[in-house]
Amino acid sequence: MHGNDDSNVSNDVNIDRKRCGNVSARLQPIIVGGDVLAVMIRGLYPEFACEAFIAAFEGGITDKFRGYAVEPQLARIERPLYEAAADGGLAAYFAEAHRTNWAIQRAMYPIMTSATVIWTVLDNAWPAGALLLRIDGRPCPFGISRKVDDGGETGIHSDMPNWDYAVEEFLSARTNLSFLVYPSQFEGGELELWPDTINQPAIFKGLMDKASGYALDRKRVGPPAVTIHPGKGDAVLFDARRLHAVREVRKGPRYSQSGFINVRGLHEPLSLYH
Ligand SMILES: O=C(O)CCC(=O)C(=O)O
Ligand SMILES: [Fe+2]
Repeated sequence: MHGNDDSNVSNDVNIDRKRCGNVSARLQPIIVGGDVLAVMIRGLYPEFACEAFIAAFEGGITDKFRGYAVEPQLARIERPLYEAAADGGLAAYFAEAHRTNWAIQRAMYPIMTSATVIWTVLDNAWPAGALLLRIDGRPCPFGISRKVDDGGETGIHSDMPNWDYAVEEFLSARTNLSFLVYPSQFEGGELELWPDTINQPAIFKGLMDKASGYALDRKRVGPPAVTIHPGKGDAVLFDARRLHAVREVRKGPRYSQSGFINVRGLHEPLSLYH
């Protein structure tokens, strides 16, 4: 992987415009496609913030924990847009999801959640700025919080919002980036990336591991091009339309906060959602 280590990015919580501009320049190759598969910003989220996030996640808001429909051992707070779109839960999604993010943020004050840090970095960095994705005037929540215990994994998949929710915002988008921040040190749980995008749902279905319900059959895909083992506080951004997976967590918990970035073009604002 090119540019997988940014030693210029320190643990300083102050946002430095020069460093953010660097993030913008580094994101562009991922967006236009090619052999750069990810941008990694080491230590973006400082140690004390990682601890505060985990304490907030574990304290008092755990009634909102639920497993993913397709991966029950993967616990998360709130649910992604594609899941709500699939089961008629969009009204609740728009009405409720922000509340949970604020509950985590309130529990962490005055420390920012990592989603807020990324949002700020992107707004500072990107020429046209970054703002929450709005669908019919309704702002999406940004920053889903997850925890994977030992033995948990995520199969090979891609995140194709245009397949899950056919609104103009997704149908006309240039790409869909994923952002992740990892607030804990864990063993196993590597993020695997492939350069391939499968643009046809029928072809994707044909390569699926029938037992899984969402993931591709590893034997039919071949080895990943890049395997990333994120450290505590590292941020990773990649094109989520390309195939990716998470290896089994050997020693967790593997916490993460993640979201998506709808990219309309290099000169358009970035739209954040989860
Ligand atoms: O947890 C990770 O490292 C990646 C999870 C994932 O597939 C995603 O955020 O799209
Ligand atoms: Fe994904």
